[in-house]
Amino acid sequence: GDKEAGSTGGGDDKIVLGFSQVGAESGWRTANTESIKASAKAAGIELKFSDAQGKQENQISDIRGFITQKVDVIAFSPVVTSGWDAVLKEAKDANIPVILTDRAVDSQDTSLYKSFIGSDFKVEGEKAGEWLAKEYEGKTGDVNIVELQGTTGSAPAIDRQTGFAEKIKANPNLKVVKTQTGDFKRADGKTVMETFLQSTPKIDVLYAHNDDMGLGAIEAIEAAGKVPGKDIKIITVDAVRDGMTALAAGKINFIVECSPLLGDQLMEVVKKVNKGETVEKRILTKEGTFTPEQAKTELPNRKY
Ligand code: GYE
Repeated sequence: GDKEAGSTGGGDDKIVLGFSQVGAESGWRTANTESIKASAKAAGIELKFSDAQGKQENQISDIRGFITQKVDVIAFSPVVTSGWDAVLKEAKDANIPVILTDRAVDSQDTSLYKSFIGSDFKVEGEKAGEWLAKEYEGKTGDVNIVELQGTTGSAPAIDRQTGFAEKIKANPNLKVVKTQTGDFKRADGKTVMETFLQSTPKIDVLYAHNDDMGLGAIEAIEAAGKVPGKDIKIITVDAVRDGMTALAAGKINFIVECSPLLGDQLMEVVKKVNKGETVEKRILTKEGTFTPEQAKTELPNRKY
């Protein structure tokens, strides 16, 4: 760490980590932020945390700020995949290692970051699609699906859409009739679902890229006099407590898990890159899926 008095709160040799978070758009994000803060504390790492409020330009200026402050390591969760090359090059030129957490960048030059820790979002979309294909196996008749996408241009929105589409395409009855972003937010999930309900009289299935949008959509569905989980089957991603509660109550039918608890793994990698050790380029999170019955069993243990 920087040994100048004051900069590390006492001139000790603590590692200083600059972390640029996407924002606070969802229950997942809140749990992710808490995990990073708690793990930094437990690991004795000084965390400089900034919240970009969903804006890439804020993340870029936060990262530039970390470079100016000469932090030891920079980590961030990129809000969208593209547009990072210049700032990542600046960090590299300043000899500050960068770790991606949660979301990917599309940079061709992979030497711009040391490691990428997080989920495989395409696999998550595939799990959602597989469940739906099985649900309608051997059945005839059109199944109208509406999709609430995550933040436009973000890795999870792109990959969850692709993975899902691949797994349902063998069954031509399964049709995505509407797809629109709800920015991973509950309020947007609600308003977009309201417009879906107005424009599409027969909706059989909702696929929401996260629990929060699904929960907002449930409010819209109930307000329209329909029964979520029955009149409209609902699949979401994340498995945060509020989502699991709705799943256990039968308002959601299936949740694909995406773990926000990346803090401990991140701090391990931070320590290694700070020592100049090589680390795995891709560190995958382990995750499952939940049915309503499984949600009932899991809920009492759910920490977020
Ligand atoms: O699924 C969603 C959040 O990037 C995996 O971002 C994360 C996603 C998560 O807003 O709830």
